[in-house]
Amino acid sequence: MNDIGVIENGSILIKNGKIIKIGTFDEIHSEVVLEDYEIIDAKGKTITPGFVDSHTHVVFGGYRADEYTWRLRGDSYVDIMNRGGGIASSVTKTREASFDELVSSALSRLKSMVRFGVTTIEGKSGYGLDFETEMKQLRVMKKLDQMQPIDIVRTFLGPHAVMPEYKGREMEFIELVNKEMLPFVKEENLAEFVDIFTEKNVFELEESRVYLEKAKELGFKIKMHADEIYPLGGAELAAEFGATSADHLLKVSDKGIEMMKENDVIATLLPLTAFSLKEEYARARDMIDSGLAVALATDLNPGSCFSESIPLVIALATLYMNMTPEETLAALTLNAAAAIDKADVIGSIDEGKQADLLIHEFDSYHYIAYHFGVSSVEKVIKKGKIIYDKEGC
Ligand code: IZC
Ligand code: ZN
Repeated sequence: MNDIGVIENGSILIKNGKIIKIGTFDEIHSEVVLEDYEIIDAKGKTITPGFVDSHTHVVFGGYRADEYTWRLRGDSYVDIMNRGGGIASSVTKTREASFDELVSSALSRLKSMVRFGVTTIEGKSGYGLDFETEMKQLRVMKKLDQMQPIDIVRTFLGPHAVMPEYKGREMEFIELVNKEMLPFVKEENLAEFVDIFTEKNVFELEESRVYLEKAKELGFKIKMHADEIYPLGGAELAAEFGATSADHLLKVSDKGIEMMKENDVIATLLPLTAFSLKEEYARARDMIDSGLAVALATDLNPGSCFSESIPLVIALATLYMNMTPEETLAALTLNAAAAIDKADVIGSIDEGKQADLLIHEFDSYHYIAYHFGVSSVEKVIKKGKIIYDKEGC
């Protein structure tokens, strides 16, 4: 993760939205007729791959600003959830919201994300918890994917919370999801991944296992909310099922880290959530030093983490998780691309990959972390086209 392969005085040749050649300015310019190309001048700047936000809950109805205030006064996330607030509150508002309202509010969030240099995201359902609303959320993401430039990879998160009517009957809810929702999502190609909130008093290991077995049988790729609040062994379960990623991991065990590494599960760390919940950050250093691939994402959602701030992710990763600027960059690009199984098309500046690129102010990538809390992104290029220009806005 520290070997990021810097090219000084580099040039990138793009054709039909793809990177066709990279090298030094002299190498590229001696081989091509400049007049044949449109030039985007990045002299004195730094170019990186576009950021990939591989864990978001971008589509939701309403907000939970009241809960944030309660948490500031000392209530815990779990207390609020147990009183019927939390995810259940967003579920009610998402059920009430129309398709167009969900498209419109998520669209404004996506516009904000572009300004931070995000060119691809993963988005989850999970605020419906019934057939109709879960499918509505996935279809909203499909629509958003078609109507604006950021690519959206869809994840079905039916088992995100237990609504009061299913309290104590969690397995019955999982059986409903397995029988009625998963096969439909597969048939209609509404999601590539599945996810589950494996947590004490939400979905425990046994329920998670029954869900993941069905998902695997249907051919879904797997993500998990694992070991966020209580050390339940979610990481071990992710390893057992060959998950693409296990996310959060604030309370992961050493054995969980070891098993994830052995089974090539990516550790997606979400420092904005730890920050917002005033929890200790995930043990990024232990994970990276043991050879685990670490990705970073925002976890944008209306409850535990209402922020899409990539600059804050970078600041927390470097200052509080002791990740180097190079590791942080890898975690937000190539490793994040791998966390959504897209490392063969995005996440690095390589010949043949999609031309998703960022032009940052300053002539060294070190300034991206150094200028903390502020976005260094001046231009965002998606599939070869400029989709955001700080000067023009
Ligand atoms: O809406 O609070 N942890 N899912 C699992 C969340 C937090 C999102 C929320
Ligand atoms: Zn999440």
